[in-house]
This record gives sequence, structure tokens and C-alpha cells, in this order.
Amino acid sequence: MIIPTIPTPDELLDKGFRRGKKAADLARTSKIPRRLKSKRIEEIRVITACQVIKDRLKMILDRVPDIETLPEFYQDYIDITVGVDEMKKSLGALNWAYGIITQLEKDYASKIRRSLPENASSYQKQAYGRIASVVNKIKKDLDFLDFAKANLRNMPTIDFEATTIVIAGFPNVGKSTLLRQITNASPEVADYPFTTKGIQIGHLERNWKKIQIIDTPGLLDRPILDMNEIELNAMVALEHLADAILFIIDVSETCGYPIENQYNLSEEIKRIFNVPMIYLFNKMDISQMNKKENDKNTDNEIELKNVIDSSKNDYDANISYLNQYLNKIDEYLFISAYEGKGIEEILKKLEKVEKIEEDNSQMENEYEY
Ligand SMILES: Nc1nc2c(ncn2[C@@H]2O[C@H](COP(=O)(O)OP(=O)(O)OP(=O)(O)O)[C@@H](O)[C@H]2O)c(=O)[nH]1
Ligand SMILES: [Mg+2]
Repeated sequence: MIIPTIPTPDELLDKGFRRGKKAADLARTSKIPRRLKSKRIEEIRVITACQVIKDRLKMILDRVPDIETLPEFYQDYIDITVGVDEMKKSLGALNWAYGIITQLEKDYASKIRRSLPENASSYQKQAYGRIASVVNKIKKDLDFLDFAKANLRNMPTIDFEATTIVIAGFPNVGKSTLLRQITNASPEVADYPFTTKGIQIGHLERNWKKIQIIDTPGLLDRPILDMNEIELNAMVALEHLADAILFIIDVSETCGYPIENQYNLSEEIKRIFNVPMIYLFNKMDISQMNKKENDKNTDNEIELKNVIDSSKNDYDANISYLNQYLNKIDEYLFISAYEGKGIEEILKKLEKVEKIEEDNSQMENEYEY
């Protein structure tokens, strides 16, 4: 999200007062009856300073999108990253300052106009004092918006039209390798709160269907009970987006986690996301190394091909150790992300994933009118 540059109170006041002085200097050279001149100068000084400060505040208020009209994912993202309530409070404070300065501008312009010429300058000073006090009161709000600007700069760009697939699985199971294989391009990396590496988003199109695939290092790769509240929120934000989960299980266990633990994690994630889950049994190319050391069949290539080509009811005997899991799940494929095997089958499955329409009809109506 792009938030405009946020000034400090001093910067805001300096600019306003400097422009006020300029306008006053200009008024001094104008042809106004001497009697009125000093009043005119001070009136212009106050009005100009107020206008400049108000313009700057308004520009910030106009450019920061109304958080409530943003898709839920962004609202959550903003909440996790900087806090939606604080954001609203700060914008509210700027709005308050805008209103007060508008009032001061009106009051002091009229006071100066009705004053004796010799009092004009003291009213102007009074006005400046009050403007400064208002602007200084919103210091912490300006500071906060500056902090929000820095932290929301790299908010991920989500395509809300696309069908969204979230990749999950323990570390090192091959999530990034897969993402690169299916999206055929290096995925964009965007900040994501509480994952050390941000999120990676890859895009592809199949039969005119736009699909976006999100890899979330450090988030969906460990038991939910281990997560703190903020991480849970970060996960909930993703939940708004996911139309399906690709859950990767490293059958070779070279990632360091037993298949059983990997499967248990998938169940947790499934429960929370409540969207279709497609299991990808990855690293089939080396699956036998750990599992069947004394297996006489050493031709892994052929073995893998059989596995991939076979229907799920007719898989190879070599994967019988997976039966206990396969019996419990509907959608799965055997793949080797590293060798690019099974990719086409994944794409066929992704094509069939249906986009979940979020109930944001209200929001769409707002955009229409
Ligand atoms: N043999 C084999 N190695 C694989 C396969 N897929 C991934 N790997 C290897 O497994 C390691 C981890 O792969 P990544 O794609 O980085 O795994 P990741 O799940 O993204 O890991 P994190 O981002 O750290 O959670 C790398 O060395 C990959 O080359 C596969 O199908 N077969
Ligand atoms: Mg990765």
C-alpha cells in the first residue's frame, strides 16, 4: 500500500508558516489603502498558512484508502503489520486537526478583519500559536502513519480475480521447487508478517483461467499449536484467499520429518482452512532410498513413471507404505518437483479448483455507485 510521505509537525508548520510569510510579503507590495494594509497582510498570512497545512493533511487523508473497503486479506494484513485500530485512530486525528484548523482559519480571519489595524499582528500570532498547538497534538499520529508507510510499502499484490492456491508443508519438502516448476517463472517475493522470507507468489494461466499460487515460508510449516497469536492471524489472512491447498509431503523424509508428522500437519491445516486439499507426495525420485534399501528394483525412473501414470486405485506396490494415508484422502498425486514429474497432472487438478466467492457483494456495490 502506498501511503504518501508523512511530514513531522515541524515540517508541516514550517511549510505553512513559510508560505504564509510569502503571501504576506506579496500583500505588502500590493496597492491597498494603508489603513487596511496591515490587517490584510495578517489575514492573508493566517489564511495561507492554514490552507497549506490543510492541503497537506487532506492529501494524506485522500490517498490512504478507506481500510473498511479493502478486501479482507488486506485488512488482516494491515492489522497484523501495524494495527487497523491505530491506523484508523491516526487518520481520525488528522481529520480532527483538519477540522480545527478550518475553524481557526475562519475565526481568526474574521477577528483580524474586525480588529483595529494595530491589533492585527497580535491576532495573527495568537492564530499561529493555536495552529502550532493543534499540529503538535497530532505528532504521535503522524509518527504512526510514517511507521505504517514504511511497513506497508511491500504489501503483497494479490490478484483477487484469480483462483488462489496456497502451498503448505514442512520446511524443505520442495514447496519452492514446485512453485518454480508450475509457474515457469521466478515468483515475486513480497513481505509477509512473521515469515522470515516473505511470501512468494507465482502466476499461471490455464484455459483462460487465472491461477495464483502462494508459498508461505515459515508459516504453514509447523503445528498450529506452536504458533503465537500474531502468526495465527497471519494464517487467517491467508485463509481468506485460499481456494485450495496444495499440501506437499516429502516421501523420502530427507526434509527431516517423518511422513506421519507431515500428514498430521496436513490434517491441522485442512481443518483450519476448510478448503479442498490436494496432496502431493513429492521426491518420488528418491523415495525408495530411505524406504526400501533392499528392494531389488533399482530402476526408479520406470517406477516413478508407473506411479504417476497410474490411477490412484492402481498404484505401484512400492508405495504400499503410504496406503494408510492414501486410504484417508481423496485427491493426491505422486510427483518429483525436482525432476518436473507430475507437473502436468497438478495443473489439470488446479484447473478444476473452483474459486470461492467471498461474500463481498456489499463492497462491490459500493464500487459501482
Ligand atoms: N530428489 C528430490 N529433491 C527435491 C525434490 N523437490 C525438492 N527437492 C530438494 O529439496 C530441497 C528443499 O527444496 P525447497 O523447494 O527449497 O523446499 P521448501 O519446502 O521450499 O523449503 P523451505 O522454503 O525451506 O520451507 C532442495 O534441495 C530441493 O532441491 C524432488 O522432487 N526430488
Ligand atoms: Mg521454500
